[in-house]
Amino acid sequence: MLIATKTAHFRPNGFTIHVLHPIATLVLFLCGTILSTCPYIYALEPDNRRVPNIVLILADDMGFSDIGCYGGEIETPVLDSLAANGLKFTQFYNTGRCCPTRASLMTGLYPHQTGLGHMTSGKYLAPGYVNAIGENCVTFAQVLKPAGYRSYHIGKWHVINEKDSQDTGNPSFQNWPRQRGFDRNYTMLSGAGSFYDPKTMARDNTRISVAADKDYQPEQYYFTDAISDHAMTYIKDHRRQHSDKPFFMYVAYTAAHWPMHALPEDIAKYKGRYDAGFDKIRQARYKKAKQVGVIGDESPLTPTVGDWNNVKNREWELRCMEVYAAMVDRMDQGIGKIVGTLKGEEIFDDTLICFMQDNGGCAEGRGRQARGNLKVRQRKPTLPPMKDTDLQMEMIPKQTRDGYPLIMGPGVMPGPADTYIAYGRDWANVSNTPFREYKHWVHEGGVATPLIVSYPNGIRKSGGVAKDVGHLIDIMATCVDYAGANYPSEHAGKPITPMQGVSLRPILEGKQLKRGKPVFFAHEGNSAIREGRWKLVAKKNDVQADRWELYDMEADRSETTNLAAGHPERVADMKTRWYRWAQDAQVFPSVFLGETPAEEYHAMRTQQG
Ligand SMILES: [Ca+2]
Repeated sequence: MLIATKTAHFRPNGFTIHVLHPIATLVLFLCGTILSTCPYIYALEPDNRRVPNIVLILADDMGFSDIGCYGGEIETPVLDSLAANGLKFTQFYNTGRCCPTRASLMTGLYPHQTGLGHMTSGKYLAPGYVNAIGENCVTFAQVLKPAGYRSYHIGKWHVINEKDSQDTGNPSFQNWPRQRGFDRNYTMLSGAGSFYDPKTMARDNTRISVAADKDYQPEQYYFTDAISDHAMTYIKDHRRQHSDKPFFMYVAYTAAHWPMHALPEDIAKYKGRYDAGFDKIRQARYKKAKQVGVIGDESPLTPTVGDWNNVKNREWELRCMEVYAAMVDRMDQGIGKIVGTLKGEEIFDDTLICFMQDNGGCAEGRGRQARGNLKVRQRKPTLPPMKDTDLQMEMIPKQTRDGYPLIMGPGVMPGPADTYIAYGRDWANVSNTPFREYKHWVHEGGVATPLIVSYPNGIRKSGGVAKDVGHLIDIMATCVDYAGANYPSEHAGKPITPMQGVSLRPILEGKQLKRGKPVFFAHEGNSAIREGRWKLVAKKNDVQADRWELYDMEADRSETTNLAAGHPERVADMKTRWYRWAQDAQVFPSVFLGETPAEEYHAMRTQQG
């Protein structure tokens, strides 16, 4: 069994073993003979003979019901098909924000345990807030390498200090993808930028300007396409050069984070699709989300935030959402290219694909205020053009490469490269249907994400809906499980914090998941604990004022009726657990919640031991 198991770790299904020692061949033959006469052993460990390739796809700033198979009207046939032939999770969680989610996903830890408890800049000087992933955590690529995997990163990174992502002088490269175990990467080091000229781009350890990138010169550069194209190339190259090894690929799209940038042909598809306004679209989504089985009567539709009757510039608002939908649509087309490549290489059935989103729909108002008096594109460039070789280091460029000034504010129709606009709070509320709140908060609108899992040779019953509570931390545990890898207790001489999640493999195999502990949330002081059917949650100010909200998620997942007053003991118990976790997980000392956990927590902890 040992030899069979070990062989398996280097032999995904369909790959051939090129050289075998004669004795190993004999042992394998004998094992095979024994196993073939003993179906019980096969039944016990059916996957010992193969490990999957793993493709994680992360989308940016999207709500629970944006994609088609979660209730949205946005056309996402590829994701819908992955779900129809795989599994979709209805109660999966992220952390509510870009970089903490990425730090958590990539390491299997809670964000503060990695050092990236908030963002990639700031002067907090506490262990949970060092603005980058630290030395006491390891990434997927570092964990899977000893198990025989090659690893690739494509897209947004956002787990390094902003100074290191911006500084072209002499920055530290220690948290760039290559130094974090990835064999190849095409990466935007920081958090956001133009889709036509993204900032802080790097290929492997070299900074690049996409305009002067000899390795990739499409007719029209668009970041979403560049990500999809690089994923295809890496898969094909891997198959040509390393077909004896499995691979891990982390594809981090920036769709549909602001700015609302999309290609004209994709925007055209959505012209008129949102004319009914916020409330009608939310109602339609709510109905469809129920039909497709991702919510039920336990999730009432929360009140619509935006009032369509009071919208002054409807044409502009509609255009914002049309472009947003086009961005998601284009990402789905790109995922289609990746899936098509896996199928073309005949490895799709042995590839574990997970799709998820990093936080809920984003209510930030970026670019929704005018910058100067310009509202329309100028007839000709008014600024000196940039050189192709100039590195783009601006999140919000002042101009396009060919010299058009950037325009923002109400009435500026988003989509092209010289615009920079977010779709705003009221569409974010539509994205997060049926839930309330947004990115930044840890109510369901901020932290609930679709999780679609595809693995034709690993999912027992396809097309199902998994209602188990899950969190980003489980993805590492799942990958370690399937890869037969060991999560290290030490790396490069530093102790490594144990991974926090549980493998989701039992769910894929039609068995019961035993989690055994709650999942926790903390972002900018907004705090929550989900334990079975109960969720205790509070915004920052309410944590400080000790006004926590309690919800029964089996009766009220939309968090409409606060039951805290009727359950004082449950509230106290869950709060104690949250404070204990927060203390252990480096949430404290916190610039948001103070130097030490609240006094009452200390009192309760002393009482309870
Ligand atoms: Ca995000």
